[in-house]
Amino acid sequence: MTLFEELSWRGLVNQVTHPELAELLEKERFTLYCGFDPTADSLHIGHLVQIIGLRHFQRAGHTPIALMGGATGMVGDPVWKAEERQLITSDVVQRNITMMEIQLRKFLDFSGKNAAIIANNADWLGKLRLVTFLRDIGKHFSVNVMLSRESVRARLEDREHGISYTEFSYQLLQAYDFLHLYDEYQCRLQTGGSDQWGNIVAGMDLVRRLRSGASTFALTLPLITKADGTKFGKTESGNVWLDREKTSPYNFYQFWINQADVDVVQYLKYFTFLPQEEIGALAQQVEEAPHRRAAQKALAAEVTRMVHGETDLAEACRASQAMFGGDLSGLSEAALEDVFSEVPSTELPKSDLSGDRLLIDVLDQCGIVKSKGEAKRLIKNGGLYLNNLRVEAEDVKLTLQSLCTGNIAVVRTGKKNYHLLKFT
Ligand code: 485
Repeated sequence: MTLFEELSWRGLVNQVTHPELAELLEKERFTLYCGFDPTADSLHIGHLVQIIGLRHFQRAGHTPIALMGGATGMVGDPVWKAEERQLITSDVVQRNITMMEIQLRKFLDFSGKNAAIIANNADWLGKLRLVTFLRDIGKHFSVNVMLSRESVRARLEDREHGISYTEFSYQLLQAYDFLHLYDEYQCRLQTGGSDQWGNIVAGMDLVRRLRSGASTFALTLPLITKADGTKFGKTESGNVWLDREKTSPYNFYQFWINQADVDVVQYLKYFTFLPQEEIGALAQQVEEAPHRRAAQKALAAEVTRMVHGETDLAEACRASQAMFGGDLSGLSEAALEDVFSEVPSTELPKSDLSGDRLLIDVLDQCGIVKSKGEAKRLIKNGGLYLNNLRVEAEDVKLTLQSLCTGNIAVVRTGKKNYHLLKFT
């Protein structure tokens, strides 16, 4: 398969300016870029599909540039945004860039003849002089055309909120970036989500006008959606981030494991590099044995490994088994807290672990059982577990050995009723 065939098969091609790009990509080596504005201190899985796009190009021999919007992030892209953005300070922008850069470095290869490049548009946009810019660049933009763009239409019609001159100028900055990267790196292709089409085309226009008709290209990738129309990439607690401090590897893994059968095959195409045959086989499993969730497991494993690495993947897998009665030993306290975050808990004094309190007394005291009699019956029927290990005798006492990890003991009654005892 050619690069373009592969991207098309994966559903990664939303729109392209020139159909002949498919062929050119086989004949010539391209330098391409995708821009990321530092609006948060981490990338999220919405960005991931774009990064994966860059990686596909790099694997095919092309040179990707990941552009950090050190300057554009100070202004704010208005496209498809209902309201004016809150400005962020340059300190915050700097910090966000540092975090995003660390993440990006994991996905691209920075060695070899088509080593990836990281650039920051503050390095050139920050040097522009206002009057020169208005004369040399601004002259090539038609306000009439800018006003007719669907992507800012809502803001123009909304008299109450409107759009500031600041955000309205954004497109010129992104266009100038394309010109700069064309001059500096012979960059001829810009990629981005479908929301970026207008900004990218504006850049192509500027290059053509100022560089004697030179051709550049645009390729947009789809914005990810779910089959049921609800937003992709959000959980109850918000975005799914690539930063482990914001979305733990366990929660990240869970996000992918929980994808619906109708979506999972498409996501395997978008988010993994698994070959066509393997994804085909997984698609068949979704048809024939959906309860096994083989495709979801493969998706979660591939993406978690790519973002967090093998060790975190192993721990996330193990943690996922915990809810189903799996082995708890060796799970970190953080993972344990993640797995049982929705589970009720009771705080108890550490002194309860000194070896003279009966487990059944404590369970009774915490209301985990209705009475000591119930606790005894549970034990007799093999339905009481401490750290997922069956409690065999009524006279078991709480000691330090009762702890699972840190200062937590996990009590389970029946198949899935969990309760945490936290000793402080
Ligand atoms: O020269 C450029 C300067 C900045 C940008 C692009 C080129 C950033 C761009 N205007 C933007 O706002 N991108 C979004 C962001 O940074 O979060 C998202 C897009 C999405 C996809 C992703 O960035 O909304 O479609 O392109 C990488």
